[in-house]
Amino acid sequence: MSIAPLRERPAWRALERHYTEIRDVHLRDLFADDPARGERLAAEGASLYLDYSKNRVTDETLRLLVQLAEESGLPERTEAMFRGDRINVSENRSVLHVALRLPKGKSLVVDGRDVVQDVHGVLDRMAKFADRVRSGEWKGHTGKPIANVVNIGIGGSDLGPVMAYEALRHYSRRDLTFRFVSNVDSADFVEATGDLSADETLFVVASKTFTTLETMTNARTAREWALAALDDESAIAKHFVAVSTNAEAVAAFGIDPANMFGFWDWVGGRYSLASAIGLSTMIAVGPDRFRELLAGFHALDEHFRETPLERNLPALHGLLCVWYASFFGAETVGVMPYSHYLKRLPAYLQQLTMESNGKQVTLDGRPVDYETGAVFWGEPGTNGQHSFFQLLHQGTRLIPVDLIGFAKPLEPIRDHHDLLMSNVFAQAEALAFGRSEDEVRSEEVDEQIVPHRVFEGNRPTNVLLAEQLTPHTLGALVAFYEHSVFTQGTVWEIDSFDQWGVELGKVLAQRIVPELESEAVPELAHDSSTNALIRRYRAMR
Ligand code: G6Q
Repeated sequence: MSIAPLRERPAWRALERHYTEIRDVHLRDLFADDPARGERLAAEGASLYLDYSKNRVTDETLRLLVQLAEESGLPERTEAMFRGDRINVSENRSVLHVALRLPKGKSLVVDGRDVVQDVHGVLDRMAKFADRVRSGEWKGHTGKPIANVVNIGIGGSDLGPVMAYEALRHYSRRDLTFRFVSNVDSADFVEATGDLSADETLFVVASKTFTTLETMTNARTAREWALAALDDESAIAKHFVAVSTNAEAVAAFGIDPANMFGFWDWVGGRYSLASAIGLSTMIAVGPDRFRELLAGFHALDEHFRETPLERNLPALHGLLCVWYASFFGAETVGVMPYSHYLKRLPAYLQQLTMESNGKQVTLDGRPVDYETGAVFWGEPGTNGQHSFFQLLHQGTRLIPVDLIGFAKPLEPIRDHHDLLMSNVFAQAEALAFGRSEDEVRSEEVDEQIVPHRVFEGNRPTNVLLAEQLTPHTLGALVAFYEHSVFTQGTVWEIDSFDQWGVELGKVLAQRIVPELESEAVPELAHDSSTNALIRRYRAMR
């Protein structure tokens, strides 16, 4: 199917015209005109309920956005992804994180191999290993069971594990300690390990490439730290396992390939939580809960693949992101989970969304002439309400916000949960409907203060509700955002699966390392600012 450039697609043109008609329409009027709107503009699937009624859209907007998705080839590209086509064109790779979540017994043949069998082979090995660690059967060098698990990884090899561990902490083994080291700043390693005994500590070195500067540096430091206490090279086999696609580099580091858990080049770092990169999560919550997580991912994958776009949760969400970014010029999207367990979800979603859709050329290399991925950010509710929500309510910028809540608390105490959830509903209400001058005046406020207390409203939100934060819901929630990102990338015609922008920094830092480390004053050939900074650093340290 040949796809016209975005601005030439009929639906895009129609949306441009439609935007001028709707940009000043207020949510107050949209709700007043349609008493059923709040129930009508909602969709359900894979245990998630999405209320998207408080968006600045009419039925016509939604019809045109769906038409845009179709003209952009979303259904065909979705099938191509699920089939294993090499849709990551700039790296010539398949994009098959969805295959990580396929149940046992299904089959997906790519390049002559059934990848589902490979996936479950690794999952079974992970489960065996996780059970041995959890039961105490896996012993450290001095014969003690493992009490601490430290995941060393960065980016996609850190954010998924740490986010999922925090999210599922309720389900995790409380007698095991989990830590996550990512930063090459030695403070990260020191603070994570300062109170741990090496003879009870297992390091999971998680790196797809096993060449990443930060991870390799931290892994070597961990090795020295362990050897300083255990004083025997053979201890490494008991205290280090690897998660990687690079068996050679793992062996060269000294980790027994028997203690390596593999994955494949068709799993992008930021899409790798459901792969062996999730090993620390599996040790924390156990193999059965990890399989529930995978089932949640899969349920949403199926929903995305099979549900008509009009009722398709991630497709609708992705199209609304396009609507605000490309038409309203909204530069950011806020994601506020009203669950303290999801406190690392915004950081996780920042990578997922921004590394995927922060792109400036189309799949065939033409510069885009429209805005692409927005800045994603957020904090758990209600904390954010007491700081930056001010700008959401009364600032000059339009910032669409996702509010995520659960019907049942995991830690029911007194009325905490109703208080928490009342804020979800109140914020969405206040952002949409605001507070008019008349309403403020009716409170007999000093006339001078009136403008300060007016909320214009008309600020869009999506409310995502699920029954409870479980491994299954978490999987569905992550997959929801993954496929929303995919929907956006497809409309914008960009490669959501490469990350060349991250590579440049890696290369330049490697070039500067010897200039900082050399004894002799180095010859510097950078720009004058970089040269001066390097000289100043050498003089100051
Ligand atoms: C993710 C990115 C990036 C990557 C890290 C770690 O999509 O590619 O965040 O995950 O740079 O890479 P390694 O796993 O290879 O160490």
